[in-house]
Amino acid sequence: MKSPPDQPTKHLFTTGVVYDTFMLKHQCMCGNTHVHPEHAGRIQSIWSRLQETGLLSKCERIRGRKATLDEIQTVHSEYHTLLYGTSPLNRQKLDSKKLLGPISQKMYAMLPCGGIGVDSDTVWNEMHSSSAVRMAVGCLVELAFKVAAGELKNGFAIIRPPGHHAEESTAMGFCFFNSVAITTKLLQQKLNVGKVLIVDWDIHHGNGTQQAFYNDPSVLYISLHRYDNGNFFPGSGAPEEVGGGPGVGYNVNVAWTGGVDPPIGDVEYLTAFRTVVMPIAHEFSPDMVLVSAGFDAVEGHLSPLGGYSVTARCFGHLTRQLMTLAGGRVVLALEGGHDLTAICDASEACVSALLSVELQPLDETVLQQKPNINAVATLEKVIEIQSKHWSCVQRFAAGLGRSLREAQAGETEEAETVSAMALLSVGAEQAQAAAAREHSPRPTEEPMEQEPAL
Ligand code: X5A
Ligand code: ZN
Repeated sequence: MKSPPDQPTKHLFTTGVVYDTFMLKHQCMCGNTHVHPEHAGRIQSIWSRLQETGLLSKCERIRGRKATLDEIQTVHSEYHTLLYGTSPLNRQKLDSKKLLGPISQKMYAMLPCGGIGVDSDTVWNEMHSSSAVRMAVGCLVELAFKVAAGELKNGFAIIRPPGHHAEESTAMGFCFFNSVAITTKLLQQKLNVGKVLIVDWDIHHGNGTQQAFYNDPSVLYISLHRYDNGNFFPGSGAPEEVGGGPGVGYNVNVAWTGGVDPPIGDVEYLTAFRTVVMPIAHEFSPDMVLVSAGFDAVEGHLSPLGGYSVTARCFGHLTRQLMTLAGGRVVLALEGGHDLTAICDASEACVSALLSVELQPLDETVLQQKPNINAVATLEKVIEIQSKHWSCVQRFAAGLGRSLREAQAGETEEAETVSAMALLSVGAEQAQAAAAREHSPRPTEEPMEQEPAL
């Protein structure tokens, strides 16, 4: 029998991936991609990698769209939204209708390369950039809404330009519209999602995202970034920045300080997740998790756009940890990272994790290594500051210097103690129950419910 032509698209309950070629057209008018590391080849390469590895065929491809100007204004000012969300072609009608100033007279800089932009990172193409920046936002909104609505298990958004540096009225650091922040606002406003956790593991602090939710206790922002006492771009993200007003405690900055000697890598990121990120995230108990998934902390990125040596596979393991939150409703959105091998490897690892494909195990040397001295100092400081707001982190202060193997052994010991004590009390309960049975008939037992495997 023929299926009706207007049958709704069936959604497989799997990992969603979103990508659109509109985002490729955001390119400097100088045409030289070598001087601009945030180029179209980044997302083209990731898309190809997911195809070549067969991972894409296990996912569901989601159709993107351009975000509306109203959607963008959940985070950005009207002026900023019109400045970057319109092209000369569709601007005239808006200008006259809204009686704005002459927004076509933008305060762009002429760049040494011959193009225009806010700065030589944050380039602008008058004809094509507005479509691209709106598509990046709309792609993430579409994907995240399907995950929040339960149509998809989780998702990965292959989008550019990135967004986490974009503030209410400021474009900077390759970013114009803050896709993750806008998506968060829309999830709350349109789908009544309550609590959102944003984890930002791009090597740069997400100043725009922090700003958007600084006073908001319904959005927990946790960023891990190279800070070096404010000497690394964008300079914000101090551990003392914990949120304001009702949002105090809902901003967590794991602000690595101490440079790159010794280097920051897998051990340090895994230790931060063990002692700060995951305990706080579980206590917060989000309804949805969005990840500002920049991959510029992956080995292969040199200062000033990197300097760390986290492995691509480590990001797969971090993703798998986040999937234990919010009923698994986790959506990753690409932010920074320009080394094509690194960002493709990391994307592959993260999508594999989202699909629950078996991951490449972490090296035993990583599991046996202790975090470096600067990282321990960073985490000590974070715990000291955040323990006022999250009591769960206090218990990790003493064992920060442990390797993951040592920590695991310690936890097993703890768990054994707990279960031994539980057994003792079960013994007491059983004795009581046996005594009670002498006087009343045995009730029928309910079948025990099975916890879903991670
Ligand atoms: C998204 C991202 C980096 C900006 C570096 C500015 N931006 N020098 O990684
Ligand atoms: Zn970055």
